[in-house]
Amino acid sequence: MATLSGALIGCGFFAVNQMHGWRDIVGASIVAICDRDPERLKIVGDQFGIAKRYTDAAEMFASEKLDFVDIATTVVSHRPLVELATANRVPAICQKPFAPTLADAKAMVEACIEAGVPLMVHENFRWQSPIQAVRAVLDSGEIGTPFFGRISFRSAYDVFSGQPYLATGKRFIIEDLGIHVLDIARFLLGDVSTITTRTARINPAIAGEDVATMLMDHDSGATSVVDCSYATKLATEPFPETLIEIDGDAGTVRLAQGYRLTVTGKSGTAVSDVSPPLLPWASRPWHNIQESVVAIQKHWVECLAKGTEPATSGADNLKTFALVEAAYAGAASRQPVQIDALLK
Ligand code: NAD
Ligand code: 89V
Repeated sequence: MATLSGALIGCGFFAVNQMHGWRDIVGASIVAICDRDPERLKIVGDQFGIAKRYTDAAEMFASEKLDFVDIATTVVSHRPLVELATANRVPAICQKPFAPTLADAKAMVEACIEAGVPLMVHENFRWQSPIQAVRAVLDSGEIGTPFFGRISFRSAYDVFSGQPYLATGKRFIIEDLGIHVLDIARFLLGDVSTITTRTARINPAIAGEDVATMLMDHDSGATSVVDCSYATKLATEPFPETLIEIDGDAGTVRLAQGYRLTVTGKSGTAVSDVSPPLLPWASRPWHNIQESVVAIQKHWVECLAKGTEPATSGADNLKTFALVEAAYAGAASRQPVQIDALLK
């Protein structure tokens, strides 16, 4: 397979994981990096030995011959950077949250479809190996047809020290973390027709909500509860584990803290350890997320090689992003929100 030449835009906190990930992947390599902050450009350029460095993305597109671009900046720059990639006919990966608004996200998807440029959202949580293990149980038919799910992320981990911008936005947990958990709910139980949401802010030092509870109707007929909190002190801090309970008409699956998977179904009960591997460059407790970065990047390279649509394409991610918008609207109105109307 020929090696694809990629560039990374945004050399901040999370991009370091993406750079490590690209080094692990056969078939792609990062040939240029861009950050408007020269200090971050130097730190990441030196760490990963990248000589071609730009402070302006337009200049980079004009100077480099790229097979793809990996956009790892924060949300306000996503639309202009995806549009820049599209104008240069360069396939793009865009970090989550995809866009500041659903209207922006729709415009980005439209622009890429019109230009025939592949677009994937870096929605990596569904690529975590414990989540893939739950999906495999559902696919095996062991628990029958799911009728109930609870997808839960509750923690008191200090996310603000690594990502200080999370403390200042009017929107916090649904937009930043809930977006992953809502995507997992879609991945496991299918698309959603209605969402009902309640939120709270427990930590007085931040601007947005740090607790969200969402009740969803899935098109399959299943009901799910997605609950997220950064205000939950537990005996053993579970960050960044997503815990899962799914009940089917022939059994149940539970992903419990410590990556313990219990399946009770047609063949009895089986308990297994689905801990993610600790990659050589990874560090606990982030190794779960770090491994999923490599998995989603591999998927992107395979999709580009085969000409297939990524599982978390821009078009797919609109359905997750619509849940975020609907959750905020429903939390404000205290009414259920229909998803179809938002996606028209
Ligand atoms: P950060 O602020 O640490 O880094 C962003 C970098 O982008 C900064 O260095 C900034 O100078 C640069 N930048 C911003 N606009 C730019 C532009 N127009 N051109 C060039 N450079 C630009 O942020 P972060 O914590 O690394 O988060 C980045 C994104 O990754 C966010 O969207 C965040 O939600 C997401 N994120 C995802 C995960 C995940 O698991 N998928 C985890 C953490 C963060
Ligand atoms: O994945 C993320 O987007 C991160 C974190 C897991 C800390 O919420 O912001």
